[in-house]
Amino acid sequence: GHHVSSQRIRFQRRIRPCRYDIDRFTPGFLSIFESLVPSKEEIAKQKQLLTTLSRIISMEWPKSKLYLYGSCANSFGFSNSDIDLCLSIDDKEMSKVDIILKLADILQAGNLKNIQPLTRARVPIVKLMDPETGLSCDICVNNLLAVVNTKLLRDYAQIDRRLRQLAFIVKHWAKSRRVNETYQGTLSSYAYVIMCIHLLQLRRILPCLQEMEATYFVTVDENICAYFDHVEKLNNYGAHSRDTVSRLLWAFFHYWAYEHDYTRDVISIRTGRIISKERKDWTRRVGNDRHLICIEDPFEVSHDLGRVVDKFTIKILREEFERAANILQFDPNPSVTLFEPY
Ligand code: 3AT
Ligand code: MG
Repeated sequence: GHHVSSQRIRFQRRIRPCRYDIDRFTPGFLSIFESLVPSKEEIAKQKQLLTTLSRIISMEWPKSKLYLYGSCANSFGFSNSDIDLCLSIDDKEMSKVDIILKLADILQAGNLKNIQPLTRARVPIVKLMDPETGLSCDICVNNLLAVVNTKLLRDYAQIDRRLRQLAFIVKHWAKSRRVNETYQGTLSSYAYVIMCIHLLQLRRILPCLQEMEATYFVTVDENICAYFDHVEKLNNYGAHSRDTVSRLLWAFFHYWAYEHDYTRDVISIRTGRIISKERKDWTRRVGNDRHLICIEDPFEVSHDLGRVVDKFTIKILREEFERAANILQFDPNPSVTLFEPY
């Protein structure tokens, strides 16, 4: 595991200018980005799997609908990542677990392989493998907020290509450094993408879609989800900024290493601003929510995406942010050193 030093990390905002030659590294970072993007064939296979499964499931549940969500649909997925599907079904008689068990039977009869219902997980799912495409996937039930937040991320990605470039590299860094493991107390991929969106909002490269006139509305379990989704009208929004992906990476790590105030601040892409922990009443530990790094979910606003982080992993995370910031500032070969395996 990571070494945790006993020295306390105290907040000291340190603002320093970015190294003058940062743009030398842009081609290197862009080629890493290109190497992680899934191919058209892979995307087509995912769509094919969605069609196959929808057909099988709708024979039993004609009013149900199957959605792709998570990285295979939010445009922040690497090639060969797992496929997340969500079955939306309105059946008052059956519990989620009953639905999962019945779904497993339906899929068995439909010739899918390696079917495993996991009914005791926090989010019950069925795992399966499709022999035709060779793809594996997880299906959950009625997790519609995830379907909606998937659309929000995908819509942001269409506004400015630099968001995808930045988030792919941040995710790749987080996976290489083993700080993308929620069950170990570090952050989810979803949280990292939100952190990237927030940085680009602060730099006026992305707008705040939830503060604009809503063109898309849904209500999911009491949460109102509304935002401007005609993003094709916004693809000049960030044109004033000539920031390259390397400069944005520098800014991302510099922000989380030296500028973010961990004792007071909450980042919020819902408002496009930094808001205070005080205002959210996130100033102390409540149950398992420690609020040591605060990232507001855009729709489930009482949900802190940093809740998984504890007093040990916050140190690891901050040390990794500092390491990355220092590499981007001083290292002769940052597009290699940044991803050295932990
Ligand atoms: P990987 O490429 O698999 O690492 P991913 O985009 O699939 O990344 P996750 O596995 O973290 O991301 O999560 C899958 C989706 O589940 C993404 C998001 O729509 C939803 N999700 C994940 N974590 C949360 C959360 N804490 N709150 C709400 N939705 C979440
Ligand atoms: Mg995933």
